[in-house]
Amino acid sequence: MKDLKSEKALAAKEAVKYLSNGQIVGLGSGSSAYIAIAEIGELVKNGLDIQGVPTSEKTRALAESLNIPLLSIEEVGSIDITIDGADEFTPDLQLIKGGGSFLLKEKVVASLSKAEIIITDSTKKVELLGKFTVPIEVIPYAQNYVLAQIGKLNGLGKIRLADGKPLVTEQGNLLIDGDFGLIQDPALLADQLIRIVGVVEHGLFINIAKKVIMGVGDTTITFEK
Ligand code: ABF
Repeated sequence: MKDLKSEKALAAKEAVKYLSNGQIVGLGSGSSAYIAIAEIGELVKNGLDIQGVPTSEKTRALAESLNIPLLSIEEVGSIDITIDGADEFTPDLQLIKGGGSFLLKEKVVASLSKAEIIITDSTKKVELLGKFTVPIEVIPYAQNYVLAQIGKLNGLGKIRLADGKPLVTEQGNLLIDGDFGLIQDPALLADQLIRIVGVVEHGLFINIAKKVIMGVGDTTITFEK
């Protein structure tokens, strides 16, 4: 049986090798990113001089507990390198993110980053995106309209629940998980989704990742452009 935690840890250890003194570092969210943040905490303890930008309140709390110096998003004009996880990736580095509900901040941080490094276990690699549903962040007022528009794109949207109630994101929005089957043209779907009024962002990360480091067994494979 695959040891996914150790695959994530191997990928995280490989990713932090790209860090160096003076960098501003985007800190992702999700179990893989949290392993990387723990590694960064160790490096900081041993003298690495970086400043982190968190992608969620959970990440902020974790980084603070590890004494990683932090900057808020308003304080940075660009980010040198971000280490984050993903729900699915293709060998040409297109991603679905947002299973953990933090896609909006993750995408803002990724967009500010010179290098977005994704770390995953070996279950996340796919030839076509779409087995994992596409998370879509919407303002609550527009939820029914957006669900209908997703239907017009031949998708099936469902409001994400947490403890039986609609999950509310850190920005006060809702998440719709959109099932579009296997996605032949993720760039086109990304474009169609962002044009729907009421959609704030979605979890298709197109041409954003610079590298995906995947742990597999007791080694890692790096995919890059
Ligand atoms: C985040 O972590 C999300 O965008 C993605 O949904 C998730 C991946 O989770 P994990 O690392 O726990 O597999 O970055």
